[in-house]
Amino acid sequence: MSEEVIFTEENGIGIITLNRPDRLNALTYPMVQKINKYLNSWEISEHINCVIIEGAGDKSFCAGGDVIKLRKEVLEDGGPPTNLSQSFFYDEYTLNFKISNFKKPFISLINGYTMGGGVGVSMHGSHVVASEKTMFAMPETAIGLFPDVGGGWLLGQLDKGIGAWLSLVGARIKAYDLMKLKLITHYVSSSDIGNLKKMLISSSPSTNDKVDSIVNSLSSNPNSEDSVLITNENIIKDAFSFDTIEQIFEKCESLSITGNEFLNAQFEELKHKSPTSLKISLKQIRDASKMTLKDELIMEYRMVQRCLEIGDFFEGVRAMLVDKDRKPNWQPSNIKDVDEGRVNKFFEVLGNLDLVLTN
Ligand code: QUE
Repeated sequence: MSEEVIFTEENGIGIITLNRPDRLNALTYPMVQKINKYLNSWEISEHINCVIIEGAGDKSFCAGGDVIKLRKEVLEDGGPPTNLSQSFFYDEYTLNFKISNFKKPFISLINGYTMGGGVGVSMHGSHVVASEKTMFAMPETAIGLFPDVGGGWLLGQLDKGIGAWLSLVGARIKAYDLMKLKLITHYVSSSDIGNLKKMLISSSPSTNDKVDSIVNSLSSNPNSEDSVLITNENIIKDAFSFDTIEQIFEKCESLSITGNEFLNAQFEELKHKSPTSLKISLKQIRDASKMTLKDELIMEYRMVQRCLEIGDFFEGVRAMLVDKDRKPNWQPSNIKDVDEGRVNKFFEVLGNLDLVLTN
């Protein structure tokens, strides 16, 4: 069997290649553990100047965590919780934090789908290089989760309306909008990504400035035709800047009489998401705007454990990805039945099971 993730060292560069192209390079627990191990060793190695992460194949950088496999193994093991349900997210969020703090340049070549867990292993790096193939989304509310892997923190730093829209709808955006939102640092056309990798390997840069000058030599401007925000930024802000889901629903409802097709489509999407996920995700990103990434990840870990134990996660994965009936039986099924007491449970401390992040 071919390796799920390949580690190579070339001229002082550590290269991580996510290698499950038939699964859109979705992350498994062994992949997360191996990447953690290599990063720990590369960070202190005298032979490594910087790290590159990329995805195999021409479609996807990484579509997320392999939640199908995770659900199957946790259920077979009689949980949740199980050792896997606790350690998968523990080690994944530890990895996300490690990337944000990495002491050497960390260059993410996100030349394809970059969603969910894929965002967490790329966008916290020092250099995030997108192409015209890049498609970003945090789609977790569709499967009874919330934008995790520190993605909730990234979205929490954006304009309130744009952040809530990306987080709740799980909207997909491309390089032009990602650049405008400062979620990527560079744009390089996919036909030049191979050259970029070669140039990085031949010059083996050890500082962020040296990486910048190499990437800048190949960078260009993303195509504005792929922008959703140019046309729709104002209506998104109008509808999504609130702090409660009820207000967002009411605003979408009242604006729907204006016949804005884009907003109506966003509202239709929202109605299919887990009501619990919508409410916890909105609280999460509003709180995240005032938090450090570290504290936000600790909060996410509390949230994700509750999503497995009392939330809609396994039902969402079943309906959207396993059985694909796309008819999840959300509990509760209406936003008005998700009360504050239920929401607050997702934010309760876990005591000695809490995530601990160092430095
Ligand atoms: C929401 C998600 C994910 C998703 C679909 C959603 C997600 C994820 C995958 C996925 C994609 C391809 C695979 C796979 C999983 O889909 O996180 O195993 O082969 O990883 O609507 O959050």
